[in-house]
Amino acid sequence: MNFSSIKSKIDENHKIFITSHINPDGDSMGSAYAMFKYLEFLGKDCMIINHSPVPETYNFLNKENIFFELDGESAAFIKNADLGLVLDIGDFYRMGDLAYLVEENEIETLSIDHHIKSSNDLFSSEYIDTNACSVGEIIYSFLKEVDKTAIDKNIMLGIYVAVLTDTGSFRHSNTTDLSHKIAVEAIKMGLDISKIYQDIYENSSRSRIKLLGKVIDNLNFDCGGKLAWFALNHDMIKEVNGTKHDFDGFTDFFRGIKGVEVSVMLYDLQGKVRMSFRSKGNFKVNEIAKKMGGGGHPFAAAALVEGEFADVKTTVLNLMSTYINKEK
Ligand SMILES: [Mn+2]
Repeated sequence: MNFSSIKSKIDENHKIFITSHINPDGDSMGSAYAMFKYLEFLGKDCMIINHSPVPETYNFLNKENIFFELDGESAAFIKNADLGLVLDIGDFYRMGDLAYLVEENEIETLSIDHHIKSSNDLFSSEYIDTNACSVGEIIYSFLKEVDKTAIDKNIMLGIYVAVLTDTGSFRHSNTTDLSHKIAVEAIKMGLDISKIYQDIYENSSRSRIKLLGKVIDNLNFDCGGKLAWFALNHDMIKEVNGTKHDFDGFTDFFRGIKGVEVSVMLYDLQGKVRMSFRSKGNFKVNEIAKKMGGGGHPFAAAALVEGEFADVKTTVLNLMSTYINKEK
């Protein structure tokens, strides 16, 4: 697919749903918001439907209640849809329960993404740009090419939120000159970027900070300080009255320690272990994530592994240490 074939696909269809991955992040939320506003501008019958609810942080994008979870009404919409636009998803089943509904009813899907393709490549068609910092950036380039004048303040808000969050506030190595051009245009259009930042990043719950304290108390270092890792479990979250979103960003945070090249989170899900990896840029952590059955970007990757926590922990930390010690 190229931008003009995406445009034709949208023009040819009327009833369109937009979705993104389980536990949506800023790119999922922002790019879905921008795409919804564009489809609305085109006069399409459209709905954003996600497996997961809107994270509290992103409620400011849902003032008009345009984000829906899967229920009777939204499921009926999907069953009758002409097309589904699937954003920020490298693996078909990351749509969660929507995946089965789409599969069963053979709904046409178009994936727009910046992840490296997984083996579950079940989308009808796709546009993938792994050089884009975010799907929001792809949507920006798409609109600039096919429908420049449609970009209004709302669409720009969605795009800016996607770019801001997926680049870690323009800090990560995926930040491009285009990411900054988008920021320039957002400011020129009059978006209150300081307010957007506060909404997203200066709204930490107390439980999150308490949990961070616990994790800091139990932070581990290996490989001469190059590897920082921490373990989390349900009890720790319960003790601070927190939610599973309270530790979003912790792995990024610990990568910021002097001397640390790679940070790893291991979350004990009783029989499964969720892990996330962050690298400063000298180690490709997606190599290790792949070995654990996951994937991601070279410097930001994740995996979900079945097994007892102690065993999985030993395996992944050994793999990571061997990799780090071998490279340097
Ligand atoms: Mn993304």
